[in-house]
Amino acid sequence: MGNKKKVLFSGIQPSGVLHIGNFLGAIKQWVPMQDEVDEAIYCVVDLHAITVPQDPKELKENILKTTATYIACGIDPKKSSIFVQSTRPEHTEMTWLLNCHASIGELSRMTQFKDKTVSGKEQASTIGLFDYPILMASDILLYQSTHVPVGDDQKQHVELARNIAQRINNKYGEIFTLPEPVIKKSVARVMGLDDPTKKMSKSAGSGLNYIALDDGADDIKRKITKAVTDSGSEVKSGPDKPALTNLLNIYSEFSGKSVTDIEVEFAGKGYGEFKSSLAEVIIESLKPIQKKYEEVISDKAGLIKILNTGTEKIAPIAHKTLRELKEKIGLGL
Ligand code: ATP
Ligand code: LTN
Repeated sequence: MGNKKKVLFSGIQPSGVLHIGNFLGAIKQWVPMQDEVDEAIYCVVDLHAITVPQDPKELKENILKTTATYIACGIDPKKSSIFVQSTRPEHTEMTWLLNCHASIGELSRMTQFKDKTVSGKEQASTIGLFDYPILMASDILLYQSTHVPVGDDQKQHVELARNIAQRINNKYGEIFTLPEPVIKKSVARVMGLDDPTKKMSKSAGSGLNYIALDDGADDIKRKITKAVTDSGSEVKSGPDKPALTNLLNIYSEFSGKSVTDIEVEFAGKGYGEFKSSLAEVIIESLKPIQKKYEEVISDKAGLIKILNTGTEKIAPIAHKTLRELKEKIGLGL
């Protein structure tokens, strides 16, 4: 990326409990990157959350809970800016400007919209859900972001943001920096524990699908014990072993050991022993995060102060980009 200023931007929806898929696929990558970029911005994307129905009281609570989770997982407010999307009006204003430079055809190709709408009921879903990727493009482009660390499911959205940025630059002159998704292959798609063919998801039907970041030891042991395995008894990864590959990747990420070393460690030992060790590794890794979370969430005033400081820091960047684009388009007086 040459000598260009490195700006990291990412976000998570405050729409309920976060799971180890969100952690391994996204938040865990964010932590070391704070020290590698010139500017790191983490957003709680509440406007994205309302593209599907939300309970107002729960949504408000979840905004602070998501903020506390960021900090508990290692986002340091001294190094990074954390803010709530809806507190900056530039995001919705930019969405309109980008809407007018994006086609219905390209948005119709976004797979998340297809996944989140019930087949045959597309007409009943909100325009917000359809427009979701444009709001995300606004988030990214307002801050001239270069690095966008996300799970695999969001890659298509980052590419759309890049295409729109390029289109606008071609039409009006250089305004936007082109963003790149940052995706760690082994955990780009942490799969469901009860169904290793689908991604781990908080909207999955069964609680056995995921391990939440706030799950206690007993729940973690129960879910790992019940996790689906492949036929055979060897602890080995491979294309014909989707369940074991997923569990080994999770083990590797939490323990810091390579998949090969873990395979050697459990050679000839069977699934039972592997699973109880995996449960222990997850329990021990989540303990410090859970402890820190309790500390942080109990200080609501402290959290609000962190969010206000974050907003103040990033607001001028968003304001400048938006003003420049409006000027180039020929809006206003
Ligand atoms: P869900 O499907 O669980 O409701 P989501 O992807 O719709 O989650 P977020 O909670 O906002 O929405 O996701 C936050 C981040 O976590 C994104 O970067 C997303 O790509 C990543 N992520 C979500 N699920 C997984 C997964 N199973 N594996 C890897 N990364 C994931
Ligand atoms: N759509 C993303 C959340 C998100 C995001 C962003 C991620 C909204 N705006 C900007 C990276 C950059 C999701 O994870 N579901």
